[in-house]
Amino acid sequence: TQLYEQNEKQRKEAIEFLTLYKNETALTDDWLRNRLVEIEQDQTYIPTTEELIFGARIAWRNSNRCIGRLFWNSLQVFDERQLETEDEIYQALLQHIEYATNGGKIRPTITVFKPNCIRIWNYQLIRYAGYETENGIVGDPDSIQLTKVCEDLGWKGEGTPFDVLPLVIQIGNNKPALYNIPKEYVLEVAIRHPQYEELSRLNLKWYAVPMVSNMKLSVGGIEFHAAPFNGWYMGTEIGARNFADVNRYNLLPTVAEIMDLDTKSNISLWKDRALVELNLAILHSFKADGVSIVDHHTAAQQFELFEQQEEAADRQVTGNWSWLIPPISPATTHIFHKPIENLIKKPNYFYQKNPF
Ligand code: HEM
Ligand code: NRG
Repeated sequence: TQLYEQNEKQRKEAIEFLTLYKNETALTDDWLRNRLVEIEQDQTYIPTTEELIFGARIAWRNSNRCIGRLFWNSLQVFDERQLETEDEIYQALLQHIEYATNGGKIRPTITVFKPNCIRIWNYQLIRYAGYETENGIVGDPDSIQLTKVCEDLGWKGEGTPFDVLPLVIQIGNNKPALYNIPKEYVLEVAIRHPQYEELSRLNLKWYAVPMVSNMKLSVGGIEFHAAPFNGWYMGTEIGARNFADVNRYNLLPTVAEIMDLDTKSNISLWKDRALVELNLAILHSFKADGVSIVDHHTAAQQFELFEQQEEAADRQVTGNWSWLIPPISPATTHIFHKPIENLIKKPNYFYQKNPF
């Protein structure tokens, strides 16, 4: 129970959260009174599994940067707070990957570990390494720092542009433990284009499931520093950012060349045309392989349904406009044309200090 030790602010948050839980799950005032007596006696708040499930779902509903929130209430929650060792946590992470991947029919999932003492150093459970070499950067430039840390801890990658980083798990102040993810667990999609065969020959690929593992889940005043969650990709995350950003895989010039575009002239709109075909290739490839993905037009429509659903439930929809608009053709979505308030509610997912 020492892990849950409370100050006044946390106590207030626990009461606020249990009140929300009571109201949304049609519990009685009697129930709430009893529950509050319990946490006063314990001098601490320990969420039940049911409360934790509810909290993780509300945290998704409150994630202002997320366009995928229509499905907040179907989040699968694994309560793994009883786990103690790095090996046990590793096994639970493999189970998360397998359950969430589901052969391509991705299931939104979160696994919650003991609060306060566990950190997963990876940004996502599956992500590609990045290396600085004499001939420039190989792999994902965004991973250079973590890749170096892994190498210092004894890991060595193959040196391809798509090496999956090992899981880095730390308990307390122990030295972090490294674990490779067996290949069978890593579903990937080879990127090909329905017309431009040369694009297919670039041998690009991306992993199927984005599992964010460096954010903390805040529920009722308790902070879960290790609580990896996933949904599925919106195509633009890969096609307009991971592959297109100059400081990521920087592929627009390569794609434009394949398309025979005039890259010397801005008015040829070569970047825009390359972006569209690259994004088409992502959506086409995931669909062809039966791996869940959503295009940004459908995602925006689903977000509109979410907004309507929230209004019907008399709840204010909050959001971060600059994150919600998609990075290609933003003004074709309704989100672009509508203001939205970036009010931060709890439960929620938050950034936390990098452990390395
Ligand atoms: C951010 C889509 C599921 C929580 C985002 C972003 C997109 C997105 C496009 C912006 C990412 C970026 O620009 O880097 C989706 C889709 C989902 C989904 C299509 C499919 C089901 C989830 C789930 C959770 C979640 C299950 C949590 C339980 C968040 C959070 C952010 C975010 C916290 C902000 C991340 C950050 O600040 O870096 N989502 N999401 N999303 N999503 Fe979702
Ligand atoms: N842009 C990042 C992933 C961020 C979260 N996106 C999601 N989350 N779709 C990238 O890897 O491109 N999710 O839980 O589904």
